[in-house]
Amino acid sequence: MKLSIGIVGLPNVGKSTLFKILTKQDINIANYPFATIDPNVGVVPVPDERLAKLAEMSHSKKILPAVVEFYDIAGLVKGANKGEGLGNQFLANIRETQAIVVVLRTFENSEIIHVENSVDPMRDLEIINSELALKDLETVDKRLQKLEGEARTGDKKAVRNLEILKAVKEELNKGNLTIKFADEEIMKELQLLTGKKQLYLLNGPAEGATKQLLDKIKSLGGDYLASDLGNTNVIPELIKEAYKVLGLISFLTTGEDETRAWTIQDGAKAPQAAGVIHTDFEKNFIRAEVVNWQKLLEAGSWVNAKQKGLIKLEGKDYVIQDGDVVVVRHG
Ligand SMILES: Nc1nc2c(ncn2[C@@H]2O[C@H](COP(=O)(O)OP(=O)(O)O)[C@@H](O)[C@H]2O)c(=O)[nH]1
Ligand SMILES: [Mg+2]
Repeated sequence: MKLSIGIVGLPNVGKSTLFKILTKQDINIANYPFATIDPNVGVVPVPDERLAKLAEMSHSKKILPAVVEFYDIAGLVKGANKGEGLGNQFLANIRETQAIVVVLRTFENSEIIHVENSVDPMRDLEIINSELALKDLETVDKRLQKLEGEARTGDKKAVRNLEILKAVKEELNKGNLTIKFADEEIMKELQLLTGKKQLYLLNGPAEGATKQLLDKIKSLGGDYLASDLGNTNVIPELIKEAYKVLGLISFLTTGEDETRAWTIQDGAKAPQAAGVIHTDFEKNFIRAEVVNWQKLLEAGSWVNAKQKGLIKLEGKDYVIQDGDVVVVRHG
């Protein structure tokens, strides 16, 4: 699964600074053939302390962490939905990502101008979300027009979609996000900007993260991190948070060739997980041998773990757990 996260915010809030910190880590991109090659896209390894331990046990030649692609998206300004600034390109770029990190500036510095002339993260948050909502309203309205015609013919699916989109429009008009509709088929198709999970990065000193601001973020269903990009190493926490916000977990594979982490949606079953390793594995899935990484380490080797009965044979209904070490049996 390719996981991509867009970095979003007004100009001069620290987006590129964050991007540079994230992409400073060394990673051999050749190991990730799906990765996008673009200077504004950074492939960032997911920190995982389990990998080195398993690699030592297996005498692996290499370690391949799971990766997340971060997009450094050009600054959004008021009016982006009408094409202001790099408006249209901006909005097209976020559409392709699965989640967004919203960078809000809380640091003061008279030498670094703020497009709105003052530091006010609450106002900035409102600008960003209203630009996203306005663009989405356009998308939703276009679709509603079509659906109204289809629903008049009595088409059941159209009737249901019409109902959903009317509810979505109501939320947008209230200035709310539309994340709660994420499971609806029509939403997957429309890929609304307000339907993406949000992680807020409050960039600046801790005092900038006021209770009012944090309450607002929580009310939107977002998560947040307060961090001074000038001072702290924000990467591990940011990626872990992003994982959590997106409902992702990793499972592991280990052997002499490599020890590797793979990303799946929490709740994914064994065949889906197998499909992340190789698409054919999902179709031809027979069963999976599974053991928790810590139990495997304690046993000292796969063979020992097997002798101790720690390795379970799981079928197609098994829900993969974070930290499972997996061997897929396929036809
Ligand atoms: N004091 C301070 N300056 C920062 C911080 N983060 C970024 N900057 C500076 O703010 C300016 C704009 O940052 P940049 O990352 O290019 O902003 P972008 O337009 O959002 O990509 C640069 O001069 C950064 O060095 C921070 O946390 N504190
Ligand atoms: Mg920038």
